[in-house]
Amino acid sequence: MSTTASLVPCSKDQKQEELMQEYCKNLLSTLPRERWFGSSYLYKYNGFWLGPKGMPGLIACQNHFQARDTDFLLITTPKSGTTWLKALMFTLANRKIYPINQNHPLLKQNPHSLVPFMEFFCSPEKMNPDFSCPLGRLYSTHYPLTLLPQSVLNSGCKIVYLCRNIKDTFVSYWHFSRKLGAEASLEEFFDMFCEGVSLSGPVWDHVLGYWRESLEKPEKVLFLKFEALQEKPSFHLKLLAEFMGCPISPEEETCGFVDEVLGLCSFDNLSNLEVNKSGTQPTARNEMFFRKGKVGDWKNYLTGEMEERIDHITAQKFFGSGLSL
Ligand code: PAP
Repeated sequence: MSTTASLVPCSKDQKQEELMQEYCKNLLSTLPRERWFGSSYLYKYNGFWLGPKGMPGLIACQNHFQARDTDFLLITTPKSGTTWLKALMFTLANRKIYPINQNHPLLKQNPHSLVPFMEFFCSPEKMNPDFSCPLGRLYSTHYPLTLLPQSVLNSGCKIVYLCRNIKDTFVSYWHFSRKLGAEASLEEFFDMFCEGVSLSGPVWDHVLGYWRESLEKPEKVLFLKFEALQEKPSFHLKLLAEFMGCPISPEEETCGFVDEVLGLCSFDNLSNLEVNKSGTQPTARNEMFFRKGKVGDWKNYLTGEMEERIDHITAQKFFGSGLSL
């Protein structure tokens, strides 16, 4: 330690964070790992693959996060449309304080800045940032069901879960990882993905966990698919609003509120905003969260053999569950 550092007293917050970092460093060194991008690895923890930066947040959340009955948690598999759903949920939940006009926060901030990932609540002191909306608090995570803080499961906190066709999820994940600096080829990435090695993967286990939970507790978990959202956006927006306890009124419908929300949160609108072309998040530049936003883009990347392989795994994993993706 340098002389200067030893003279500056550590705040309680700093100390906690240092201890947490040390604890996580030790923990990570005991876990199986696979290279992800650059010098970054994914680590296998309790059956799921996590990024190195996610570990302090996970441990802190598991030990300290206190969910409230009025919380809403958006949970997604990475690259399934998180950015889109954050925008929709934020707009619905805050519409009384932020009507849709030129001053709407989504025009100035990326959805990830407005609905934070729990993964970054990496110390007890950072556990309760004020991201309240008139309905309660709005958070998100990529954690699988088995790694959620107990208080989320034991409280009245509601979960909105979003997943996407597995092949499109893979292609989006591949592009995103490339932009982060991954050098592996599509084929190498594909092999890893099929082995279950992807951020918060195996993706099938992630989805199945929440699918079963949604069947058991439909009042707690709303299970959504990206494709269904694209096919029937108005229907799903109304469903979402009802689930969140802020249904769209007949007056709002008459005034065109549904179309306004969908327009504000659309791929074309968000991806063309200055903030989303130039700003940045702790994990990536804002523009990296917007690529094509289309269904079926996997056809432009996967060979017939790859399609067969991934479909086979999906069929095996989802067999008997009633779920298809
Ligand atoms: P994350 O897991 O890193 O938060 P996430 O937002 O889940 O990323 O996924 C990004 C995907 O959603 C991208 O898909 P693509 O690579 O197939 O294009 C992105 O384009 C798409 N996306 C982002 N915003 C929207 C939107 N408003 N409408 C539809 N799709 C969107």
